[in-house]
Amino acid sequence: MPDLIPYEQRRPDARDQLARARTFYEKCARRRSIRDFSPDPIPDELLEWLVRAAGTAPSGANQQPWRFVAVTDPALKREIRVAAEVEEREFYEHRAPPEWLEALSPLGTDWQKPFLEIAPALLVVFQIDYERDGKTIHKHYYVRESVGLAVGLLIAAIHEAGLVALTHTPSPMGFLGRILGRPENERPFLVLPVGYPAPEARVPRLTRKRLDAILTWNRGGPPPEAR
Ligand code: IYR
Repeated sequence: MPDLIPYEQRRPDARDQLARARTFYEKCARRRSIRDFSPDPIPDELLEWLVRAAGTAPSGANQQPWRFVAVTDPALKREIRVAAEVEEREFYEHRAPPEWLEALSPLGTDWQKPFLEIAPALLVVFQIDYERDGKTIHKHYYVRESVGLAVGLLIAAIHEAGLVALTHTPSPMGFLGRILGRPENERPFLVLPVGYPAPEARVPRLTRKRLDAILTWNRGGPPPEAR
């Protein structure tokens, strides 16, 4: 039997609602992925609030299949950088097909990942595919979707707190579980260096798709091909 409790959320008036949605969009639109960090430290408590926000994400069967490992120790960050650069060098010099390198060229990325050492904190996100309870294995559902949603909230929280991050996916990233001593049911998902932008930080000139390229209104009636 589900244990149901009332849900209370004040309904703003319609004008207020539109203004708030627009203001939130404008805030989100200013967020950029940053690769040039200042080494300035951030308080542990701030990181904790950001991770709390991430942990409110919806998840398959509310299994909350995530683990956030916060790394601020310079020696550990260095170890992660060195291991990531081994994989990334292999990727950029051998593994990546030319079309992939072509797609990345506007970002100006390469195998070197100094931000893994310079950023004051790395939030290493793991997905938990199952939990073991003695001999029984409890499988989790929609794990990648759930963790993706949590990371979405996390980057919004980081931005709201006046910090910046990079969603970094070294590939393959099995080394993260080894370096951070995670159990076998935790699989690396993403690394988020978090901090303040370096004063000289630059970002690629990017555009975002227009609304009509991402939103389709389907107002019912016959399917388009039948019109
Ligand atoms: N993991 C590499 C390559 C890379 C891939 C994608 I898709 C990006 O959007 C950016 C980078 C790297 O981190 O450089």
